[in-house]
Amino acid sequence: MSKTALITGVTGQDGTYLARRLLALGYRVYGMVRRASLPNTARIDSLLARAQTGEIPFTLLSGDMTDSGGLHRILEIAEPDEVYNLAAQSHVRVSFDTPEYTADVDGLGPLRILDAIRTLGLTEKTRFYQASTSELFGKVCQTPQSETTPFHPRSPYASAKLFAYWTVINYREAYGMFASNGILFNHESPLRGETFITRKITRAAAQIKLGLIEKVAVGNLDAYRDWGHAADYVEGMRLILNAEKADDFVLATGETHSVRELTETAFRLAGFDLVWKGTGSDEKGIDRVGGKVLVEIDPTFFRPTEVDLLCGDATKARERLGWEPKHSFRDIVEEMFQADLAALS
Ligand code: NAP
Ligand code: G4F
Repeated sequence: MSKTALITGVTGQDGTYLARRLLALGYRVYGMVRRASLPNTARIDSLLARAQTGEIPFTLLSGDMTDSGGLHRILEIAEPDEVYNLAAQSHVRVSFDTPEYTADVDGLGPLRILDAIRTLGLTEKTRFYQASTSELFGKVCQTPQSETTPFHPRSPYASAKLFAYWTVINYREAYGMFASNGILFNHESPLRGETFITRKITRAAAQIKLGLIEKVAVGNLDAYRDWGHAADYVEGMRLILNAEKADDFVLATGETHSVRELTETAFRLAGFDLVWKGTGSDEKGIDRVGGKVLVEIDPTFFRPTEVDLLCGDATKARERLGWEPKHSFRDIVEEMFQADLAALS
């Protein structure tokens, strides 16, 4: 018998990769979408076209993480074996401007779903995955970070996700629900939103190469992240929900790279050899050959509190789930740059 999954956030980067993967495995997939004044389904349009011809069992349901009644209705319709809760206001910088909204969507949203599962009597049937995050580690007290590393959130986003993390554990302990957290480190792809740093940089490198813009403005060049590929990480989500028992898992590559290194790597692919001149907000990335300024600092991209260094230890996922990332940092940047170049050309 094929399984049924409900994916919230199906129009996002991870939702799209996960829907593709589950459909390829024969799942029936429901995806929750929120109303927008313009279509917000660009990433999943090819899946929707295949669903229309009856080729794949993929159905969209309207809903919003802030609307308990709607979430209840969706769960009643889908009666899923697995819920992947990926919907979130997922931008850390934006969460400083919209803290209450972020808490509502990212913190209370998962609680609303868990409680709907419970009150609908789906506790035995439905497994719940929560998109937790390495942002929980925040001001890190040890490196690498694992499931036992203490949390220190550094943004409204991370605080909201911390509430959700513990809510998942509480529903597991209080009601015996199969509810698990995936503590995922940054993961990227050509489908990454254009305002996250990887995509912003690969897109800018392609735009500058094609002569569409002259330079790009960024914030903190000296933050370090553990960047993996979204395709590897959605497979980890599936393994987490299909484990023998509910538990919490870190998914990470174990490698860390700075924003500066990311920028140099992407610009090298575009044919530019960056040299850095100046300090602080006056620092600039200059093309060694042409002498043009290609990268500059705009302090509006700084965060009131920054997460300086993330580097994950995914030993538990490797040993208990057999999960391992397949893509390297260099390959991810290259795939993203080439996709941006092709799309813009
Ligand atoms: P994303 O591309 O920003 O996608 C977020 C999804 O959530 C979109 O489908 C968005 O819909 C939906 N959404 C936002 N607010 C909503 C609301 N109020 N009601 C219903 N849907 C809403 O994020 P992602 O990178 O795929 O990440 C997926 C999840 O993993 C998020 O929860 C994120 O916080 C978490 N996470 C991500 C990473 C990472 O590195 N990517 C790492 C750790 C954890 P629209 O398309 O309409 O905007
Ligand atoms: O790409 P970012 O915006 O991702 P961030 O803040 O690490 O959050 C992402 O990963 C989390 C997992 O750890 C997820 F939970 C979250 O949903 C999201 O997917 O920023 C990465 C780093 C930061 O240190 C930031 O300060 O890049 C630095 N940065 C420097 N200049 C910039 C910029 N970030 C953005 N977005 N834009 C800049 O111009």
